[in-house]
Amino acid sequence: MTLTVPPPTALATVLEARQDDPRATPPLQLIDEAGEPTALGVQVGIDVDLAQEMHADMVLARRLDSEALALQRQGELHLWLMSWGQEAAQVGSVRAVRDTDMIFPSYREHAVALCRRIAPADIMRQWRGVSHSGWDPAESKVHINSLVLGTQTLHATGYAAGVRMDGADEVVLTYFGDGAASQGDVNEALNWAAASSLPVLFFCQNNQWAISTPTDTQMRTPLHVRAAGFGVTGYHVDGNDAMAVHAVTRYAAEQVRRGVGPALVEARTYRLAGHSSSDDPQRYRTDDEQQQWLAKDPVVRLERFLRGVGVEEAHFADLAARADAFAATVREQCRALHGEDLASVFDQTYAEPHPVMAEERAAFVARRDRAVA
Ligand SMILES: Cc1ncc(C[n+]2csc(CCOP(=O)(O)OP(=O)(O)O)c2C)c(N)n1
Repeated sequence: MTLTVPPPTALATVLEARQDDPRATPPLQLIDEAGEPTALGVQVGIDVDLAQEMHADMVLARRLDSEALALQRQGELHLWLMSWGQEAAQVGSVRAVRDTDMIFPSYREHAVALCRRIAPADIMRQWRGVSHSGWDPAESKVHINSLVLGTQTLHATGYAAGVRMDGADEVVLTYFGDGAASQGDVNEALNWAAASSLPVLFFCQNNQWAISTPTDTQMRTPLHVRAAGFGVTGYHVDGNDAMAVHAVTRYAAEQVRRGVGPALVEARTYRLAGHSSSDDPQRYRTDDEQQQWLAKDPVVRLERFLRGVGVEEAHFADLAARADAFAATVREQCRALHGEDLASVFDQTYAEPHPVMAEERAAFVARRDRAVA
């Protein structure tokens, strides 16, 4: 089901015109806060089937967040970093690249992980403290979380240099926050990727806060404008509009894949929850601000759109039932997670078996078994 037939170049024309404007541009929107298609949305067309699929992903991601936070409060997880409010930015972007494109996340991209079919158990493992990280990056093509701000952008750029050497048709997508954008690593990565024209798509979720530091106290030039200074194409999108995020990211990814060099997408969004389960955002921001952003809730917006184009109640009832079943799975998988064999660290050090690792693993196991005996 397609609302209108998209003229092939409508979005490209708008995006290209924005590239010629060095000033800050308003974030691109296809669906407004009331769930109505914008003029551009009508012009480029909105794929209702895709909207429905992304809405379902976002509902499940939000449910993972609320269950995981509850599990943390019950002592089942040590820490949880919420993605509440950022579901559109994450789902819209990950669905805009190919499943074979490598992703280097920060630490809040649970919706991205779910879309790449990483099990809730594997997403929670690290936060339960039973493992260093939870999934096999070779399988999901999602690298492990980076808790040291911004390092993942350099890992992505190095990986992209490898992609180039292999002559592979891959885009490397890396996520980072507005706070991380102030780190040297991110600036080095942008410069290196641009100078070497590497296939990296930098995706910044500007959620307005770096813990208690607001974006406007740590930058004078918006990131999508700053990108040009590195020789990187910058895009600005409403990060709470899943369809706009998808369209802009897909366009940017296509350009990167064509070999024109790296791109940066700044998605304007908001972290509706605290920074983590240890944070109390009421200490540094106002209820008013929270209310203003609640009115832009990405999940509510997409539901309004879907209802507006005639998606029926039965669909939403089915989705609610699916989310309840998913929540039960999340709780069950979390409680079933126990400490892992620490020797597994030696299996993950190199891509292929390595004699030094084999030797160190054997020594570790022998020492551990002696201690246990
Ligand atoms: C190099 C480094 N410095 C400081 C920190 C502490 N720290 C953890 S999260 C955070 C804020 C990050 O904000 P942002 O990049 O906007 O991402 P968000 O958490 O909002 O998703 C800080 C300062 C860290 N993890 N790594």
